[in-house]
Amino acid sequence: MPLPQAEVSSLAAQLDEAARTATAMPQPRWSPGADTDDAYAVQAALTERRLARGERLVGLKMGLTSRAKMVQVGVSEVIWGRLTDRMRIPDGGPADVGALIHPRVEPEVAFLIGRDARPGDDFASVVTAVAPALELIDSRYADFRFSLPDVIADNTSAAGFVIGPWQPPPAGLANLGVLLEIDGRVVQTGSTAAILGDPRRAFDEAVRLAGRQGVRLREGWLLLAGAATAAVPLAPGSQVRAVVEELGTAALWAKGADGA
Ligand code: OOG
Ligand code: MG
Repeated sequence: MPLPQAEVSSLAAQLDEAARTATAMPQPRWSPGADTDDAYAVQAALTERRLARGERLVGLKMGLTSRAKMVQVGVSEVIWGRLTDRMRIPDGGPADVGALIHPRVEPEVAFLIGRDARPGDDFASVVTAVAPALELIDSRYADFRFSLPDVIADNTSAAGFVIGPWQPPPAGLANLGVLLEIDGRVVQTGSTAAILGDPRRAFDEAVRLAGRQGVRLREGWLLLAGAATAAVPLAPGSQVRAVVEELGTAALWAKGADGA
């Protein structure tokens, strides 16, 4: 039996409030039998609240598509979340980390969706461009601790993203080197191979998993493939760069509450 609507709305409201006030909340006590469909219903309700405030849906993100990420957070299932225009940070631009609880940053690869995707569509027929990217994540739960339904409900910790320069999908995407730099120091290294063996599979998983919840990738949307490396805590004042071999870089700087 699905979770009662009142419970879905109340959890969405709590998560929304936690994000808006940058105040961590305890992990929810789910009713017995609650499953990932219920958690996606909470995520949808949480997104509806953002859209009601004038935000626009601009794409989806995949999460936990690499072992490094699964191990870091102790959840080993691929998940997906929603991206809105308000989460976008211009390449090289400031990220307001003073408005976040315990921000982390991770290197990503972004896909541009060239046309509405249907079930079974393949990467090459739908994705028209690829870009290096960064994702800012910020679990709304205390200590960044969560279960699978918790993190799905919390829109997979999505907090912000940067998209670097777009380019046509290169012939080989399956084994490109990935670096994360903070203040010029390399803090994570990996390969796009870590993303489900080939980041194009993240597209297949988006079509399949979001499709299960009745959500289809739309023309003009973005899709983040999921980080190839673990995420790193982001302190105010830091300069961050993701470097993806052949694709280039995406950058941000972390602006603190005092603007420093
Ligand atoms: C969940 C979000 C995971 C990724 O790229 O794997 C994610 C989290 O780590 O809090 O965005
Ligand atoms: Mg991510």
